[in-house]
Amino acid sequence: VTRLILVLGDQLSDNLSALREGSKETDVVVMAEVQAETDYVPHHPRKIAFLFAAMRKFAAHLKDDGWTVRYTTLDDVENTQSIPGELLRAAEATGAEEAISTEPGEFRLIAALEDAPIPVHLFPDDRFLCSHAEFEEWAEGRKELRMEWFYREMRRKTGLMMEGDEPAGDKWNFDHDNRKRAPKDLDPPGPLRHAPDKVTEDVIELVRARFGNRYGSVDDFWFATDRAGALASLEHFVDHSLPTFGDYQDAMVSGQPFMFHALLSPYINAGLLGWQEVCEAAEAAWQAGDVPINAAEGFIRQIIGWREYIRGIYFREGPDYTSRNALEATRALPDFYWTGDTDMKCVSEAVHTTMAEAYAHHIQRLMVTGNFAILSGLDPQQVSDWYLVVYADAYEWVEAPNVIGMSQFADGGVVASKPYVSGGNYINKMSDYCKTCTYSVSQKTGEGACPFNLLYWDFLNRHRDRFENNPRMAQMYSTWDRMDETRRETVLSDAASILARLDEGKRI
Ligand code: FAD
Ligand code: DLZ
Ligand code: SF4
Repeated sequence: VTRLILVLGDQLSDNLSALREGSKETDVVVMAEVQAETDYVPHHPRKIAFLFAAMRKFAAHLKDDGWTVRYTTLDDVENTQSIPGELLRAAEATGAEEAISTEPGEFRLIAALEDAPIPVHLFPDDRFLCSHAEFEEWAEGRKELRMEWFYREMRRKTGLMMEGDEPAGDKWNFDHDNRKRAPKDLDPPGPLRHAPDKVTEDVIELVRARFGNRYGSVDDFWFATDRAGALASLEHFVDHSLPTFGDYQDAMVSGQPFMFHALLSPYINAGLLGWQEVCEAAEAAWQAGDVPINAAEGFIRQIIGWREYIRGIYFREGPDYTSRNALEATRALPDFYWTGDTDMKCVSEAVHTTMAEAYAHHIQRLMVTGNFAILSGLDPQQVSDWYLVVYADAYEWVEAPNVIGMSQFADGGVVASKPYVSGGNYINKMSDYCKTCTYSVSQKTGEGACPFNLLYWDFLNRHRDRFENNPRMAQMYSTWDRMDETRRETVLSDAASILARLDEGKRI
């Protein structure tokens, strides 16, 4: 009997559990471009173009491989524009009475498949290193779920950069050697750019016509959209950027959106690359002496440490995770998150890069747009939706713990042991932005003072009850307490003026 095999837009992998369970002889693969997915948040057009082009090419690849594939394009007049609707239509056309799929990366879609008009059996998504059960086992009984301890388990489990039971170089973590400030004459190679072929051009045209008025640009599209392209991008990264990856991991430079970052997350998250091959490529380059240990270890930690840990948190914490708001932040997301129209050079740079590329690197996400959001008390749901919209690598399983947890502390400290907040000094230390900013980073109060400086103290003062006993924050509270009272009052009233300007929609 015919069964349907649903393959979602971020499940473009040959080793997908649902494909392994299916039969080329009897089953029909269903793939569909649908408005329900493009519109549940108004995704960046570049992200949609990437996914649709990659979906079309993966469907063609499955056909070549002997599968029967039913593919619905967005502009098909018969398209019901939802995943369950397309399953029903496929069932009616083929006589199938049930479907199988690999577990989606979002509770919303898991629930939709549970309620679908035909029964859908879900298989675990074993393209990850750590299963839900294994993460539960690790987390069970621990007071704090710190990534570093999880990461060590994953190193032991994979044997990556291990010498017997010991980590290579006798240290688990070489971050001490990372995070230098970028020198002036730095010339990062940037990601491998792929010229769009006919399939991608057609998709870009469709996306322009349908989503051209949305936030974000699809111009100069250069993403890889198939496995061969993604593999070439991996090789390019390992050869050209990985050797310097660790050194400048936190550095930010005007006009250099990519630095030495991998630009691989859209490919890994959509299934075009697997965690294992990516890590093995980094390990091999280190073994060959082409890449220093701090770079290889740092990169592997992001993949088998952070990425797996973040996914574990999403599925462990459950569907209510995205609505948490431990700091009771309620301010509306300012318009400049959508326009980049602000005098804060750091924010404007991050937002403009994001509009153009559907990308910003980790420190821009965490210490610029994320930092501003938590300092000024923006509603974490609105912040989280923004991140889900704007990045080509964003799916809820990975976006939500990074935003709600790591960046906004809205989960009350499940992911982060203290909030990631800083004044302008940190941004100045890691970037060249402040040099050309309208605001002055060295000015702590008064007209022209860097908003991060003011909002930082306001944040600490506002949340004193929660954070003053946190040993990692004690020093900041004692610095605040040592300031003379008039100065403290000026800081708080200047911060209040900035927040009032935000609320009135005035330019800051
Ligand atoms: P690199 O800096 O070169 O890192 C290498 C790889 O490590 C990435 O490709 C990614 O697969 C993985 N990685 C690194 N850090 C993380 C992390 N914290 N969580 C998961 N994977 C990680 N990453 C996403 O994939 N999707 C998101 O929606 C997303 N939202 C984020 C929101 C905020 C507020 C923050 C602070 C981080 C977010 N991240 C997200 C994590 C990280 O910023 C991106 O994975 C990274 O910037 C992707 O670019 P890259 O490939 O150049 O990464
Ligand atoms: C993100 C996305 C978009 C924009 N469009 C589609 C689509 O048309 N069809 C599809 O199958 N998947 C799409 N996706 C990916 C899904 O939203 C993703 O599978 C879920 O968010 C779970 O991670
Ligand atoms: Fe950002 Fe402040 Fe530096 Fe301006 S001065 S770039 S607002 S940190």
